[in-house]
Amino acid sequence: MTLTADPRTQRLAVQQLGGRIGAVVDGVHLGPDLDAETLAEVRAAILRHKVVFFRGQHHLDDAGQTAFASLLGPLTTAHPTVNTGSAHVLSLAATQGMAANSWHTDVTFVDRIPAFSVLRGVTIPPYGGTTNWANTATAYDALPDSLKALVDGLWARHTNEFDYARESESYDERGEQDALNRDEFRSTYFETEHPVVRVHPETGERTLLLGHFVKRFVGLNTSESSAIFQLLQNRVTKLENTVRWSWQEGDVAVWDNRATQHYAVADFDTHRREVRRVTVAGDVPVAIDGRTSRVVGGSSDGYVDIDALIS
Ligand SMILES: O=C(O)CCC(=O)C(=O)O
Ligand SMILES: [Fe+2]
Repeated sequence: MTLTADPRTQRLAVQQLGGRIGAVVDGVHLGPDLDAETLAEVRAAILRHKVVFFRGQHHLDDAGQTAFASLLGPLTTAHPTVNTGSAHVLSLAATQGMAANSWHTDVTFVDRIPAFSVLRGVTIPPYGGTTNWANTATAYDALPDSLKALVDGLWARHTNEFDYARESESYDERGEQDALNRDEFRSTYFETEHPVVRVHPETGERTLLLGHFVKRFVGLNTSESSAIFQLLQNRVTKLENTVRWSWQEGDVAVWDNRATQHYAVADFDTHRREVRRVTVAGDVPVAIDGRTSRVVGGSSDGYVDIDALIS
């Protein structure tokens, strides 16, 4: 357990939750007016622990959440294809089933994958509806040399045409009340070729860039791709490599989307659950050999303001 406190700032305390991922950050009142020192500590905690949780942020509304997120960097629009009625906020509301109950990294079908996601618990069911995160840097690190050799030069195609039924127990499990409308989600086709091993732009760590938007690996057929995908995903999602969060209203989770995957568990029956997400723009992934991801279809120009990223 790591405990750090800084009396000069908001007395921020970071309590580590597991050996490889996750921490609770206490003593911070999230909002637009975080002092620079606290903000730097929050950012460092996210980079180190990959996902951090803030409890009791009941004062936050959409505007406050958006303002806090923008302290971490320029924001994306709410989603590349889904019209949320809001510039930056994506509401994920469900009374049964969720598009997020399979392991993924957010929005990997574009080239400029979000750097951070900030998620606020708005309506939390009386049971179930936890979210799990996995550390993709430790997953890479723990690979034996033989598997590192396999993935170091491997590339994958990611698309928003992913098979929603793939991970379901049955297709019917997907009710009409999916958090996101499937047709709208796929309304513009996006496909991007990413390195499977990405060098993290801030920490220099090597991370595995996979998740449910992967269609196949470059140069491999679909059955070979599926076998290798399963092998690697099993490494990423090994329980020792994950943390599970039981939400309360007012909780905020912030994760480094360049070093994690996550999975929201659809086990809350017909209760209502709503979380709201704001994402911070990220840059184009870079492989070990310095090559960058390549767009195959779709443009993320409207999703990420490149000028804002550069300036
Ligand atoms: O519903 C959740 O807990 C997470 C949903 C999700 O995948 C996301 O916000 O990116
Ligand atoms: Fe997600």
